[in-house]
Amino acid sequence: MKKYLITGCAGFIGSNFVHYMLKKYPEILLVNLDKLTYAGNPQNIAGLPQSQVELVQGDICDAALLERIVPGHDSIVHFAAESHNDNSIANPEPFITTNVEGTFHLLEAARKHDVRFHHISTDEVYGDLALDDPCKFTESTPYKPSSPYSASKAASDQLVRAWVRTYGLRATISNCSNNYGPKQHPEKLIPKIVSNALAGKEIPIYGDGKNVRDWLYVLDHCKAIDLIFHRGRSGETYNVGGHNERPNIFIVKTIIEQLHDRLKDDGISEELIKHVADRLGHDRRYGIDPTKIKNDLGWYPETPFEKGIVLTIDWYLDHEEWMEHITSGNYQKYYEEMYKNK
Ligand code: NAD
Ligand code: TDX
Repeated sequence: MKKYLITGCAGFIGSNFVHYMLKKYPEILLVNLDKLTYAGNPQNIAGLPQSQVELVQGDICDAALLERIVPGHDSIVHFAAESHNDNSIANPEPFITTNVEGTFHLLEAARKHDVRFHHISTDEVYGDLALDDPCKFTESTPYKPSSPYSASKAASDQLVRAWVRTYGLRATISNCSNNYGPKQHPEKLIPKIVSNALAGKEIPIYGDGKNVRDWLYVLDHCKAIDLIFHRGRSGETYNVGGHNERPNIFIVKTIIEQLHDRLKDDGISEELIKHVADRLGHDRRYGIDPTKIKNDLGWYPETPFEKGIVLTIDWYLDHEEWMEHITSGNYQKYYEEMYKNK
């Protein structure tokens, strides 16, 4: 039976990936490693079969812990990161520690024990595009990160490449665009819009709201990762994107309209939108060219935005308790208790 170490399994994409893998490969064994920072929520991975899944609460910067748990794995799939740009602007240090040093420690453990490594990265390493730029990001676009978050991810990508070239580590990298879907922390745009609209709170839009992101439904990202680490060529990078570039203001208006139509609540209207000061160094536009992963591995984004956004809104409406715990401020205590009971 194949045994995988999944880092960052209690976060948004990691937890969706764990559920996806257990469904697709019923025989698989997973060791889920997560520090359970404010962004890691054990509710996201509750109820998994204990015969197949082991949960380890720990830090990827803890080399001694990695030395204990890495041997015997076939692969490491590395999601763990500090992931929010606004936090990186306010306090960059944890981003350097987790994203750069943590990746270094994992690479060292993978090298020592000859474990296949897949590194989850972001399109933000390429910097940004102008709104009217005819080009998109390809795998050969030079790195030009803007924020402390994207710089830390760029640094971690370069470490992976160096470990491949110098030590012959078997590793791949995927650089993906903005994900959306169930279980995303409401610090991020889409769940924040839903959460604030439901609470009748203002929805802050940075600057003019014309910044563009290339939105991909999270399960399509999980499928891409599965393909890359099973069939991708070692040493290669694959760009993953949704062919779905949308201005932020379009996203906000779409969600408000959907919630208003569904809940028949006149309090949910565009009057909630509030343009606020722009994010420092705010990237104008991201756009991915996913031709390589399509040609080499046959991947394409299967979920049209119109379907994905309905699935996403439905999930948040069905999981108000989840949202309540995340936004209440004392969820840390709640999930520490929940973790203890496992
Ligand atoms: P997230 O913030 O929801 O989850 C991150 C997880 O990592 C949390 O469970 C957290 O507890 C854990 N973690 C943080 N520091 C840790 C440490 N030192 N040791 C162990 N665990 C730690 O993030 P996400 O949105 O699910 O992103 C996952 C990965 O995908 C990240 O590497 C991110 O850079 C990348 N990515 C995200 C997106 C997106 O749109 N969310 C897009 C492209 C790439
Ligand atoms: O309150 C907000 N108002 C607003 O206008 C928030 C939280 C965001 N925004 C804007 C900023 C961005 O232009 O919405 C856009 C999306 O913002 P985020 O959800 O914070 O995502 P972004 O900064 O684009 O980064 C995301 O995609 C790439 C993830 O957080 C990263 O982890 C991933 O690498």
